[in-house]
Amino acid sequence: MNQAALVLIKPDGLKKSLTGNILTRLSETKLEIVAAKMVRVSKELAEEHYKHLKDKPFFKDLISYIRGELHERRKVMAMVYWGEDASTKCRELAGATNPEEAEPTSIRGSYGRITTAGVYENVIHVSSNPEEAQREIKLWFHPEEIIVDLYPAKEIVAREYKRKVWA
Ligand code: IDP
Ligand code: MG
Repeated sequence: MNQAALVLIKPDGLKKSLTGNILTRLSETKLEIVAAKMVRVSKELAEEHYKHLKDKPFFKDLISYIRGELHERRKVMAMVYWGEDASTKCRELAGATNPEEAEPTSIRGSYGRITTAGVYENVIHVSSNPEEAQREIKLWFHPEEIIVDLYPAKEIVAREYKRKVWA
């Protein structure tokens, strides 16, 4: 069954110039990229994304990490992969959460590290299952930014709505 998965190239992945390598590795899945953008991650977005970990001792460092505060790179690359078993396939290539335990040839095994402060810098995020993917994709993307109709959406007429247009 076709599924979606949120993939983030985390700030350490960007700082280490791994974008090309990671995209090449993920292309082995034959999945389709249906959305992509660079995001400056707000504290609110980071905390909502990782809310299942909010009681962990590493939570504060994790929020700094995903916001790029540890890498002078205040951005992540966010993508939606779509196709058969998307989250399983992408997570297999990503490898285990702990980069020291990840398969050496996996993305995290190849490029991740644990800092002396104990942060798992594991270069990418991949949704763990289709339910998590739905929750996460709705946080990171608006419906119009995704080129397929993944989840039910509605049209609204927004008035008095401030946004930037080209000058
Ligand atoms: P996942 O990224 O493989 O889905 P989660 O348990 O959802 O793993 O954790 C989210 C992120 O939090 C991890 O990718 C990693 O950066 C960080 N993390 C998870 N567990 C630990 C830990 O025990 N120590 C330090 N950082 C951790
Ligand atoms: Mg997770």
